[in-house]
Amino acid sequence: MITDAAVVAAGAAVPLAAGAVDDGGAAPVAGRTATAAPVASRPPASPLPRTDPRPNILFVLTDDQPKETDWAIRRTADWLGGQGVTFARAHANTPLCAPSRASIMSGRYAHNHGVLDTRHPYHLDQHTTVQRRLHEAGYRTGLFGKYLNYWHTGDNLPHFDEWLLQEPVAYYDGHYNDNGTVRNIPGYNTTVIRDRALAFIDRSRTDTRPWFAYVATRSAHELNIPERRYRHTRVPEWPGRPAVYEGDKSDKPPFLRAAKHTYERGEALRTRQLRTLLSVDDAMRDFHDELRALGQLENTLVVYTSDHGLCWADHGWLRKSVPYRPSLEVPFWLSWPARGLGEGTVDDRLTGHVDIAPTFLDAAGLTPDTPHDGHSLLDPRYDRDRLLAEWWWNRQDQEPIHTWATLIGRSTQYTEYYRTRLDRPAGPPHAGRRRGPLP
Ligand SMILES: [Ca+2]
Repeated sequence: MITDAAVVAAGAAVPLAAGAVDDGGAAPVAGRTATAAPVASRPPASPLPRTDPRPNILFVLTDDQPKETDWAIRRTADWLGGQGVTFARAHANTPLCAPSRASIMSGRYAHNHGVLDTRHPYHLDQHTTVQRRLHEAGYRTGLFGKYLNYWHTGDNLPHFDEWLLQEPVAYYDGHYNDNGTVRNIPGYNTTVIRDRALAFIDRSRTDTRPWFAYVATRSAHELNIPERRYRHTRVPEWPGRPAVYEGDKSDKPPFLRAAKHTYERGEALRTRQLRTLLSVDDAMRDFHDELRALGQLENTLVVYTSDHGLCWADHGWLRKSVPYRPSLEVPFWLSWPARGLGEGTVDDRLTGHVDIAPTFLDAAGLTPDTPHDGHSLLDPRYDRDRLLAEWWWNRQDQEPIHTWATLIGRSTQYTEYYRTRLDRPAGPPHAGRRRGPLP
């Protein structure tokens, strides 16, 4: 962890001291019971022998899950932290849903892939996605859950063999594109997509192709409606981080000086998030058990992360979209025992979501055929000394949030704010463009 980062900021940003959360798991978890086996019609036959040595890839992406949430995903942390690598300095490159997800799929910064806000999912060139490359290379590909904000529900997903796409994303009784048929499916989002992902994985009993499963939950995005049995689960108390109690914000930009959210609001948001994440942990347990039953735990690359973090009233801010650590940092685990990445180690390299697609292609033995801004995490020789993150003030925000770019270093962070907005016709050269380098 970065514990003493100094922030050198042209536009005023300060380091956010890490607050310790006493999440030792001592608090009781009411109603945490095992669920019924989700794959009821599983054939009894043993899996066919695999001749393709390439690993399966299970990618689990939560929504708006910041760090300091391990209490809710204890079994996930035990599995992937104990039998994998904890990336302690993992970041979103743009702390906003759609740009971050486009960076994950393309391995590119937002100023290169062109999805700068949540309203333009079709700016992403589908040819640049990791699913396109894996699919063409013979992987069986599936997506279950959230794709990109404002993707038309009736539009099928390119480069996936099957999908259960939900848009807009709701917790209960959602509206889905189910392999080309738009329909409502009753039940809790995390459970519905878990079951479909399990069925997809289970088909590897008879289909010997390696598979790529992209599982994207609604949790832990607001409104954070927990599964019914977790509605009243007690969560550990939270003391709040120092930034929550910041009294003098005269060094902050105007939009942050105007932010007035209190500890109580932050603590309540945290409680809601932890409760919905309990269902994600249940799903992860089932993924683990399914992989074990299939004999695929060893040669499946599992990555778990969130599209970005979230502020819990840090500096009075109750959202993402700012260049502060709770907004930028994400939980990130990678496990691949067959590659020797199953030892419970910690990797302190500065990493970003632009590294995910290069990592998946590297694992599959594929050379990228479109440009990447990130690098494979499987290559221990690669180590950056700074990482770019960026964000654009867009039409969703009527009140100004400054556009910004930040360089995250090992112990320092440099942030610049710009008074530009995406949809304004005039502005600095980079404002509103789909492509092009930052100034
Ligand atoms: Ca998000």
